[in-house]
This record gives sequence, structure tokens and C-alpha cells, in this order.
Amino acid sequence: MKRIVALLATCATAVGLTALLGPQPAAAAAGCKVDYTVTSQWQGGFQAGVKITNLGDPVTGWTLKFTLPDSGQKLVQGWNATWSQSGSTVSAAGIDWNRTLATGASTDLGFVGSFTGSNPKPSAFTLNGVACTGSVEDPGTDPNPGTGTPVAVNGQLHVCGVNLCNQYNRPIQLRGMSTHGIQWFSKCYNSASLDALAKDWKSDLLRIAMYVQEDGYETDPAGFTSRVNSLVDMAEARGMYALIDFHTLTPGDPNYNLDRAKTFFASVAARNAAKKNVVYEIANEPNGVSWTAIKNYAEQVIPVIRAADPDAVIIVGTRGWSSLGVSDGSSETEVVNNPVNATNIMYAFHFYAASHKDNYRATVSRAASKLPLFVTEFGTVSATGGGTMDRSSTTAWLDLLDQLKISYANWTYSDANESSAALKPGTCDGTDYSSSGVLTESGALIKSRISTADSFPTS
Ligand code: IDC
Repeated sequence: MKRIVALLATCATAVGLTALLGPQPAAAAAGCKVDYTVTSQWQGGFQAGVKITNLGDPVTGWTLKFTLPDSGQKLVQGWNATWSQSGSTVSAAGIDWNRTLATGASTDLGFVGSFTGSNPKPSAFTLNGVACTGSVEDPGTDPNPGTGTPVAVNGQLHVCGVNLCNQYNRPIQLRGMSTHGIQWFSKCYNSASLDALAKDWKSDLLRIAMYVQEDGYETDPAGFTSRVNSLVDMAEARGMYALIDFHTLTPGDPNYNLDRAKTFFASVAARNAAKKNVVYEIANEPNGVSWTAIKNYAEQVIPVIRAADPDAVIIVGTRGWSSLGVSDGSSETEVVNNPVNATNIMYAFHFYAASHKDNYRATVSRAASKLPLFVTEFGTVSATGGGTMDRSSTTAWLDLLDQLKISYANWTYSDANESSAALKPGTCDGTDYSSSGVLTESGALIKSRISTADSFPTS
């Protein structure tokens, strides 16, 4: 379906200038490649992804420029860079977390544009003034995530009974990774790292942890909304599901963020309604708050999502840091006896293997026959996110989740300097996300579990 006209570009250095001026200090090698892809198009508008690959020496600080075709195209809004338009020239300048591009490193930008008449591709891509020519996709084609990917096989998900079910109405288990806070670790989520996650890890899903506090969403709602949308697209392009995690943590009462949640989910649900790969997680870890208050929050946020995206699965956090109440001395019965008044929803359960053991596993075993559960976050370590990995408890947990077909996402696909991270510190400054040398002890264990064959039912 997808017709790619590949025009790989390398860029020449300024030979003529050297001849004029005599010997110069060794010039930095320059070179760049741009992949421009129209990811969707509608009447008068389109969305495009722009992947920049630096083929020259490392750069710190860059500006991409390109020329819009002479057909009334205009930049409406862009993300992952500072965007502007002057005449027909569009500029996108790197921002704090992607301004450094190592040799071979890529970064993904995107923008929404408007057009009248036809919608030909932009031209004359340059990076820091050096010409790049990209591999260009014909506009208007459908982004085909490819056959055999988790999304291609399973399609739109829904809840059936206590299970997560695929388009054939058959229970499935999704196994994947959570980002770290995207306000801190954006540099870890790029083309190379997500390629590795989809292809080497065979991850079925990417959980996008958008903190609300701690320098997160509340500081820049539009910016974080764009960044989440861009990660949804990057997951979709690789056939992975995307869990949009409204990562509330402190304060623990989700009602503190009720207005923000309504604004955020109205926007992402409208924008992503047509996609099959989106699942909404409305409150990461309620804590210090009753189940009644959480339920009340859920019953206000869920209708906002449903109004825009009626068929998506929605996951509700539970009391005591999404422990089904256990960490607060309660149990799953408070949910069983007083469920959220909505359909097509699941309940979140979180655990950290070194801290949460037999009594938590017993809770999940009991609850799994009564409530649709999704382990949207777990760690192999202690609840601090650090400490020693507990291999035997992690294995017991994952065996249980496999047996019950409960989907999960591991905290974290990042190079954070803490033992829960799957990648060694410094990994995200480089370009290698595939070799075993970049994995921590936790990363190696989790990759070995996630990368086994899925065998999703197809009839
Ligand atoms: C932790 C991070 C850590 C960060 C801290 C504060 O690993 O780097 O400093 O948050 O925001 C959770 C939370 C999750 C925590 C994680 C580990 O959902 O945000 O991440 N954890 O403490 N619940 C239980 C454990």
C-alpha cells in the first residue's frame, strides 16, 4: 500500500569555499537524511512526520528548514521542535531534549498543515544549512503498520467478560514496556529506540507515562499533549498499542487533577478516536484517597473520553497506588461491590516484585475472575524503583499474569540511573538500543519474557 520514493541524501561539504580561502581548520563533517511521511490527510489538512537523521559529526543545536510547495500549504502546529514559518520556508529548531544529535542519531518531529488544492511534498530540506533529501511518501496514503504486528493482528480491542479481547472477540495478553516520565526521558523515545522495542523486544505496547505534576503536564498542557500524540503515532507506525497514562502520583487524590484530566482526555480522545491502537489510563496511582472518590473521578472522566472516542478501552487506577486497595489495608471487594458505572473498562493493578509478594499475588488470583485487570505498571525491584532486582518474585508474578492472560507494562524502558530501568545509564545518548550490552539486569530479564512469541488468536 505504502509507496515510498526513496531519495537518500548525503550532503556535500563546502569544497568551493576551501579553494577560495585556502586551507581551513578541519571542517566538521556534515550530512543528513530526512524521512517525510504523511501520516494522515483530510479535507484541507494533513499531518506529517519528519524524521531527521544526522549523518555527519555530532551536532548540538540544529535547525531544519524546508520549503512548502506553492499550493497554499501552511504550517498549523508542530511538535518536538520550535516551529515557525516565514513565506514558504518552515523552520524547526531542536529543543532541550533533542538538540544534541550524535552521528547516526535520529529524532522524530511532526506537524499539522493546511492546504488548498493538491498536497505535494515539501522540498529543499536542510539541516543547519546543509542540504538533505529525504525518502518521501506519497501524500494521502494510509500508514499501514504492516501485517503481523500486534495491532495488525488484534485490531480494535475491547473488554469481554474479565478479559481484554481482540477483533475476533478472543482473550489476549499484551506484554510491553512503560516509558519513564516523558518530561525527563524524552530523548529515550526516538525512531531507533522504538524500532528496537517493536522489533527486538517484540513489545506489544508502549505505555506513555505523562506525569501531571513534577514538571509534567500542568506546566505545559499543549506541549505535553503534542508529545503524547506524537508517541501514539510512533507506536502506531510500528504496530504497537499505546497506553496513554495520565500519570498522577502526588497528590494522590485524582480529583485534584479532574479539570486537567477532562481537558487532556477531551483533546487526545478527539485526536486519536479513529486509531485502533489507543488505550486510555485515566489515573496512574491514586493514594491516600477512598475508592468512592476514585470512582467518582472515573465517572466524570470516562464520559469525556467516550464522547470523542466511544469504543476505546479505558483503565481505571485503584486505591493504594493501584493495588486494588491492598496497600491501604483494604481489598478488591470494595471494587467488586461498587464497580465503576461504565462499560468497556478495566482496573489497574501495579506491583513491585521485591516489595509486593504472596498476599498481592493472592489478591490478583482472586480478583481476576471478577474484574478485568491490566497491570499497567510493575517493577522487578522495590517500590522505590531501585534496590536489588527480585528475580524469583518477578518470575512468579509473570508466570501468574501469563496464566491469567493479564496484560502488563514494565517500568521502565529508559536509561534512568535506577535498577528498575531496562537500559544502562547513558544508553539514550547513543544510537544502539538493540545489543545485549545496553540492557540492565532487569532489562535482560524482562526482554527475555516479552520477546517470546505471542500467538494471538485470529479466529
Ligand atoms: C519513580 C521513578 C523515579 C522518580 C519517582 C518520582 O522511578 O525516577 O523520581 O517516580 O516521580 C510508582 C510510580 C512511578 C514511580 C515508581 C518507582 O507510578 O511514578 O517512578 N513507582 O518508585 N508506583 C510504584 C513505584
